[in-house]
Amino acid sequence: MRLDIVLFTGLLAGACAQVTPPAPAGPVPTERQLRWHRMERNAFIHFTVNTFTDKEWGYGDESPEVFNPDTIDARQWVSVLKETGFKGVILTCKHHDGFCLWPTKYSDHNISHSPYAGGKGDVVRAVADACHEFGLQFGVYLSPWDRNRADYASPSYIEYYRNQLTELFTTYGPVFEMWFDGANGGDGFYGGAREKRRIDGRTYYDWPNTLKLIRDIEPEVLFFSDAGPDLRWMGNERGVMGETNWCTITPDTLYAGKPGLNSLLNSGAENGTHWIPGETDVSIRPGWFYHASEDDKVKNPQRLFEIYLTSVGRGSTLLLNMPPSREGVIHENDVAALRGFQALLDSVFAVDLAANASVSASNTRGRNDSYAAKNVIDSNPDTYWATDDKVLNATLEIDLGEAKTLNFVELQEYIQLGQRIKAFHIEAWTDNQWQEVAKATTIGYKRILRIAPVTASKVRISFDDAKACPVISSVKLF
Ligand code: FUL
Repeated sequence: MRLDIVLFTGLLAGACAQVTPPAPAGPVPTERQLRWHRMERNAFIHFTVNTFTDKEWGYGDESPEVFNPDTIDARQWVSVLKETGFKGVILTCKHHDGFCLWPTKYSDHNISHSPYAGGKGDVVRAVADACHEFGLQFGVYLSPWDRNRADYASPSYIEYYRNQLTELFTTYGPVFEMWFDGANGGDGFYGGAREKRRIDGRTYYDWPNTLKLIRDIEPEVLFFSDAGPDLRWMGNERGVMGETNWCTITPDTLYAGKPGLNSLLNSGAENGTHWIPGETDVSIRPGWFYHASEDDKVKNPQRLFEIYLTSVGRGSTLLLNMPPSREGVIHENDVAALRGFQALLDSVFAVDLAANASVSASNTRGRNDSYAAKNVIDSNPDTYWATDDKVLNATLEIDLGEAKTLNFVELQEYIQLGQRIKAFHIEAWTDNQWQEVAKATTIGYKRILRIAPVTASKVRISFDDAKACPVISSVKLF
């Protein structure tokens, strides 16, 4: 071949390589939200005076004397979590009762006035250090509602709360997530007043200025609250994210008392103006704090696996609460449940049957290899299959080469370009015909669908409706 023809063909190929990627469809995650999606499983740690008084909500009049474990083994907590696949830990540094697990200089109602470690203990330090040692990220829960403080509901409490946040973030950071609890129950000790206090949740805490203060100290922190701004509550504490789960929602529509608020939080809003994904917080036990009476009520591995499917499997991140016992450790029943859960995940998701398949699509963006169907099985989260802009209906066909038994289908959208898929269905080639095995709505960061076991040599995924052309980064079959 003449050199000029070679060059010309090369130029053509080069031109083809420049098909423009799809434009983002709607809001997209920030870098730190994307990192959070990829964490998938984090743990909540509820531990305070309640652990010793056997309560869920302390009234605020608990003497620090009741906080009296012989030892607190935060390394055990975090090492078990590391071993079982968790990526981050959020600690209740102060729950509604107001007792502080670190020696704060802003209140005497703290661990240094307890008998534990002769008043030299610091649980926040111990957990932050253990996270550092085992490579997990550390997060903070600091209850806005404080049933101990005499000045709760007056302006000076806000200054107190901000001082504590500053103290925590400057002493124990980096902090990956800050969890703001929306609970404001009313009655409490309040320095001896023992009364009911109401605050106006919209104005009292002056959130914008509080968040700015923290963001200035810790630019990468993610703020969780019922309504974000970075992560939203998902509307229940059962671990069940909506089958339809949009990571987008319009913040203005989220206010306390709104009819249907919890179901809106549970599903998000297709045309929401902001990327505020839902986090699934649920406890491994009936309560958030440890109670010996619940030692035989720890969720078993199968139950935890179901919760995994309804949280991570629905595009959410799981925040599983593991409450340490009065002995200062995660109880052996909870440890066994976690290990069983991890073993189940390891066995169910051991072999991706699509890994060596051949994949084709009804449409490929610009007929260009950069957007080819095979990108969905290359294990690279940065590549994806996409269609031409106008093509909202398209199919992906995965040829396994031989019949294999399937139980789960896992899909991921390339959410850096927004969440797009509104409806899809899956068929399996079995008995020489296509048989529908699943039908669903959204995908988002990740969607895992359990199907009735089927033996098939091919799988076809039909994207039936989308906000914009499908952009799929991964498909796995188990
Ligand atoms: C709720 C609190 O009232 C519970 O005690 C617990 O901390 C849970 C995670 O959030 O609103």
